Amino acid sequence: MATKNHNLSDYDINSVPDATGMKVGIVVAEWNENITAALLNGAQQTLMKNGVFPEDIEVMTVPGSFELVYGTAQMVKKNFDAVIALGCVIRGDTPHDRYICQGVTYGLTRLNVIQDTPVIYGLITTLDMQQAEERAGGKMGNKGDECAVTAIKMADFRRKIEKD
Ligand code: RBF
Repeated sequence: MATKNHNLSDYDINSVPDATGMKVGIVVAEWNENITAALLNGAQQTLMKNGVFPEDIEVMTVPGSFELVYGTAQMVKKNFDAVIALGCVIRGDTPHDRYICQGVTYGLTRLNVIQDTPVIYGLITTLDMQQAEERAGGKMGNKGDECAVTAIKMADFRRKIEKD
């Protein structure tokens, strides 16, 4: 069970459903590429560790986190069991970052309500680059790992619901 200072890479492997045959889309933002590349790598490795075949993972890039909403909205129209959106917004000198975060959070939330493919929220929102590094394979773990586990769990949730 996750707690407040939970390491993003820690999970109980026995709690993860069998992901063999699951198809997962990943949309990743190019902004802060040093961070988002690490998130992507974590997500891919953890998906594969839990049984997802490499050929069943499709990665698409978008320029910035704001474009994650459009990219994800297009990806969910394809035949994926879940779609992960990965981005990193770092606080700047103006409120710009807050508008981006709000837009992405609202947009991805809305997608989860209006259509059937689970969308996984992989947006890191930090005060500085150090905090981002800590969450992209640093001392706080890797948000990409957490998103991969969540994608598998939500795809399994969907399979169970759709079987009824
Ligand atoms: N995109 C990100 O993914 N992370 C950021 O930290 C980020 N900061 C931005 C700061 C400024 C001042 C601007 C203009 C854009 C930023 N973007 C960032 C890009 C944004 O998500 C989007 O791609 C552009 O605003 C589209 O023109």
